[in-house]
Amino acid sequence: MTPTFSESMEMVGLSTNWNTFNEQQQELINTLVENGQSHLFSGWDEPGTNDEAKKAFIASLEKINGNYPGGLVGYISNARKLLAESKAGANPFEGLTPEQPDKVDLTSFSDDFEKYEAVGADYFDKVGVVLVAGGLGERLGYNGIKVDIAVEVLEETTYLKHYADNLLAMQARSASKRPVPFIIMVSQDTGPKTIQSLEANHYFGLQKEQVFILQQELVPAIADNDGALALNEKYELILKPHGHGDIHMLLHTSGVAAKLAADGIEYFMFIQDTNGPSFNTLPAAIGVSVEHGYDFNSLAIVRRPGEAVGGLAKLVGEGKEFTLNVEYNQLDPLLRATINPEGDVADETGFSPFPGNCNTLMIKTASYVRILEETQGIIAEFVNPKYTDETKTAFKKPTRLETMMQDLPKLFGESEKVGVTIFDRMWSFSPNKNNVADAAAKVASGGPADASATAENDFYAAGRARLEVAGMKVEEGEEIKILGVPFTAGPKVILRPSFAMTLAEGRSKISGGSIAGEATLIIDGADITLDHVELAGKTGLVVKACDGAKVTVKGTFANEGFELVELGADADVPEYLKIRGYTFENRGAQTFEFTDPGEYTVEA
Ligand code: UGB
Repeated sequence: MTPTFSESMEMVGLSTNWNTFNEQQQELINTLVENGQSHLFSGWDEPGTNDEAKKAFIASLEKINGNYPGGLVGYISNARKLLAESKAGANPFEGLTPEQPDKVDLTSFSDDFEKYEAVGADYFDKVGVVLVAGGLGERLGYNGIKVDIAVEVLEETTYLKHYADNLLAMQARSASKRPVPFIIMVSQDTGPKTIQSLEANHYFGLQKEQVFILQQELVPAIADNDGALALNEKYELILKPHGHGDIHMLLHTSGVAAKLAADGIEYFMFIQDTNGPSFNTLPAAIGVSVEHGYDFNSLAIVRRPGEAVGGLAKLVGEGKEFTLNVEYNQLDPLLRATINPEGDVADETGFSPFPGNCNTLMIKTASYVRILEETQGIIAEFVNPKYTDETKTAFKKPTRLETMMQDLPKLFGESEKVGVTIFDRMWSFSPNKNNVADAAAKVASGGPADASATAENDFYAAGRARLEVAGMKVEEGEEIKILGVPFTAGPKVILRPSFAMTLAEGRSKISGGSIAGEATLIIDGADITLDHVELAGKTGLVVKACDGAKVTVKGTFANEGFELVELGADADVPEYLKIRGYTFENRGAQTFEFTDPGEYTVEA
């Protein structure tokens, strides 16, 4: 192939290297030059100098070209269009006024809540779980992958194990016993460690074949409004993350979404890396989606004004309406421009009138696969350049196109139904995102900490809630502050998903009993029943039973249990402890473990 670019001074070097490229590479270079990217090849060295760097550079262009639907030319053309809109100051919500979305309130454990759970429980083998885990824990001050962090430190269960336990519990409860597909999106940053963690732990009991790892790739940064790709230095592009919306593109290009839909998966539940409570909501959320015919069900909480979670709103205007997440940085300007000159403030309830996005999404696969085919999975890209001045002609630093997974409804038509299901915060949304110092500052200014300690606290609180619904008397412990972050002393309750996935299941296995404010109860096993169990003082009780072991636990237990030990800010401890500032020490908690099938009774 002959070069189609003119032989200017800057391009002489490229010309002299021309025959070192194969035909596809030559075609790609020609196309890029035709699309305004000649600067990428300007001033190249003669063959023999920096050949490895040139090879790596061309390889990186080829890789991105292959990964992005529409290739690099598509990316550049999308960038130009979005940058032109951004320069023109186009308001993405022009002509639209926010109203309340179609919502189902499940903030209390009502009869409706249990009705939805019962419907959802019949769908356990028709759901695939999609975990987006390509992000790094920079805000958290954790250097490993976030899914390797312990959600609780009594038994040090990692997020990944906790999610796998839930999948195993779902499949154990389904009639078909079909493995629940687990799709994990990783990035170059998180991929190798995620796979290492899965392999080192034998996939946490899952079958390797039910786990689908999809790797998102970085996209090139853009230097100007003409979509010029930015160079770090000669022969090296600047690459940046494209956002969690990549999951849609990958589910499409990998064929995984279409395959699983064809295999009978009716819903995908999308979850984020460190939101432990996601599975508390799963049965009821499926029930709501089924009963209300939602193609897209956004799980939500009551939102605090200014909080860094998007607001869910129905945007109405000019004969159209969409229910969408308005991201936290866009909500205040939208509200000011439409319904409230004060912006993102509380209403008479003391909260934002718009439900807060947990970014846990229940999406119906039939409509999803159709939309992926129509769009190639490129979901509502956006660009957010920081300009040097109001002429908007130059950027402070290179920008890039991004996507967010919650933006899928931007592509919906009139026939797709979008709804919102609101849950209690503790039950549904307790992300582990902030380091202790930032978390303490957020708490001091009246916001949620969203830190390791609060995530663990809510993990136990959900266990307490299940006990209470089942009729056990739960005395709530005192709230203390550890390095400025609130933590309730107890009782620390872990009811593993193997024991109960729904409130009704918990109720069927627990009769009466009581648990004191500093006690601990950990139950793991499908066939364990609690018969008037009394845990006083600091007592700790751990009961674990394998499949086929039927265990009845009864009576009053008394021991010194687990003690919370504060570590201080400067303790020389592993990062997963440093980001919470405490640990637990066993002072005599009793553990009963049954590893053989049979009938057993545990009594004090
Ligand atoms: N993630 C990826 O997998 N790939 C990426 O390129 C980027 C992220 P953040 P963010 O829960 O509080 C979201 O960075 O984007 C994964 C919602 O948009 O933690 O600031 C990453 O691994 C917001 O509406 O969150 O904000 C993680 O699992 C609100 O719900 C997930 O994407 C907010 O989360 C989220 O990434 C929140």
